[in-house]
Parts: sequence; C-alpha cells; structure tokens
Amino acid sequence: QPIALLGVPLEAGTGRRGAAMGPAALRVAGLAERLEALGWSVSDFGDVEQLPAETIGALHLPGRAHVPEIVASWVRPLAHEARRLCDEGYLPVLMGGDHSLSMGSLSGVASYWHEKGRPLYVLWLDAHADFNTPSISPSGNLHGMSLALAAGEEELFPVMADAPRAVVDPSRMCVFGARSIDPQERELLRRRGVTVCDMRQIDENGVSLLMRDFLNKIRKENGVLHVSLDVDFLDPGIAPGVGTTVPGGATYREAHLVMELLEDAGVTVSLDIVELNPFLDERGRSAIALAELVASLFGQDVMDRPTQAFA
Ligand code: DIR
Ligand code: MN
Ligand code: MN
Ligand code: MN
Repeated sequence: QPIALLGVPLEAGTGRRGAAMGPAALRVAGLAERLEALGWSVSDFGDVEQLPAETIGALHLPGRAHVPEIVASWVRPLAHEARRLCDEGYLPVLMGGDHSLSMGSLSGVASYWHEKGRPLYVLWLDAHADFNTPSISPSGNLHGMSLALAAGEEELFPVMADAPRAVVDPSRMCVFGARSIDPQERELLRRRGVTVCDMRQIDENGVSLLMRDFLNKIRKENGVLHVSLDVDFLDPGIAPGVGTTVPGGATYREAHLVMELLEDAGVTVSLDIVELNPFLDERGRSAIALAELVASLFGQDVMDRPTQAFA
C-alpha cells in the first residue's frame, strides 16, 4: 500500500507559535526517504490548503474556545483530503501542526472506515488526553479537545460543519502515556469509557503487556487503527521540541517498542505526527526522533525477528 504524506501547518490550536514549521522539519529529518528505504512507495502531497476566512464565518461554541474559525479553516479541508486519500488507497500520514489537526484527520478517516463497516480504533500517544470540551477546558486551546470531538462531543461539532465525519466509539480509544489530565477532563474520560494507560500503568506493567491487550482486541474484531503521535508522549529529554513538555514521558526504547508492536500487529491505517515545534527544538533532535519512530512503525527493525506477540 502506498503512503501519502500531507503537511498541516496549523498552530492556532495551541497557545504557542512555531508548530506551523513542523511539516517542514519532518521533511528535513528525512521522513519520506526513511520510509522509501524500507521499501514503501511514498507520495508527498505538500501541505493542505487553508480555506479563506470568509467561507467559515463566525463560530459560536459554548464556554472557552480560542479561534475555532482558524482551526476550522484547516481541519475542514483536511477532513476532505484525508477521506480522499483513503478512497484512493493511500495510508495517510499527516504531519502537523498542532494536535487540533486530528479533528480533521480522524473525521475523514473515520468516515471512510464507517462506510467500509470496519471498527475504527484510536491510539492516542500523548502526555495529555485531549478530551476537553469548550465548557470544561481550562485553557480554551482546541488542541486539548480533538479526541473529544472524534468521540462525538457535540459542543465541538460546529468546527467541522458538514465535512466528512463519523463518531468513533470511545470504548475503542486508548490514551497511552498520559501524565497530565485536567480534573473535569478525567471525569469525562471515565463517563465515556475511554481506556487511559497512564505512565504509572506503563511503569508497573510495561509497554508490551498494555499494548498487546489493546492490539489483540483490535485484531479479534477485525478492526483498524488510527495512531495519533503527540511529541510530548516522549520524555522531554529525548524530544524537547514541543510547547507543552511534561516530565516523566516515554523513553526512547519504550516509544520504539510501541512502534514495533504496532508494526507486528499490522492494523495501522493512518497516522498523525503532531505538536513538533522546531522553534523550540535543539538542532532537529525531536524531528529526527520522530522520523526514527515512524520508521519503526513502518517496519524498521534490527534482526527481522519474527514476532512473539501475535503468533
Ligand atoms: C490541557 C493541555 N489539557 C488543555 N493540553 C494539551 O489545554 O486542554 N497540551 N493537549 O498539549
Ligand atoms: Mn495532544
Ligand atoms: Mn500533548
Ligand atoms: Mn518487524
């Protein structure tokens, strides 16, 4: 299957500038070349085109939501593009841009798999759960709300308007690597039945046990998986290039193990790489770490060891 790269230079969903340079940095880090070296056919479709402000108008969300019109001007066309890439048989890889871009990517991808009748699962690799809504968000930043939109929180629907969309069953969502969740966000995650593997669970059980449980469930149901990789999933020591670092993140090896298990399971159909802020990075370290992780997800390994996990 060919891989499609698409950049989304969106930073209006965060409180900090710089993430709009993320797609460029991922290209410089050699993302396409690394995947091609693994035998994949890769097409880079450039960056998605932002809609002019007039076509959005003013959006009225309840509570706190910063510049939803600007986020909408990126994620609406992105939903169409993600859907089109799926229709054309590509495996879409979206290069952000902040995490609000997942409102668009997940909408498009979910609408495609909904029509195919395949259950869509979501793996949210992130220090945060991004499960706020405008009425409970302490910050009003839309990058902290994208998973909630995918789960069908209606307060956020105006952002997508009539772009292609389907609700993802929250019981098929797994937030992995969490270590910063707001109080009301935590309540909402519980009420909706989202699986949250926080850092303590990872410490106690290890990546492999937790990931295998989740991936085996997907395989048993003949499901497919959208992976959303936020840079702050990683420990700031290996990936400083992000606006919202939180100490105590995944180590280099833990993160690669996640990717290697994903590759073994063979269920991934789409990927977001988000929140890379090259303005805060140190000599491209974070961009390179991300490119290496994505290579692991797409088959890079040391000895081509046959998997023990999914025999
Ligand atoms: C916080 C931080 N939960 C918020 N969120 C994110 O603003 O909603 N930071 N996603 O990266
Ligand atoms: Mn995030
Ligand atoms: Mn985050
Ligand atoms: Mn392998």
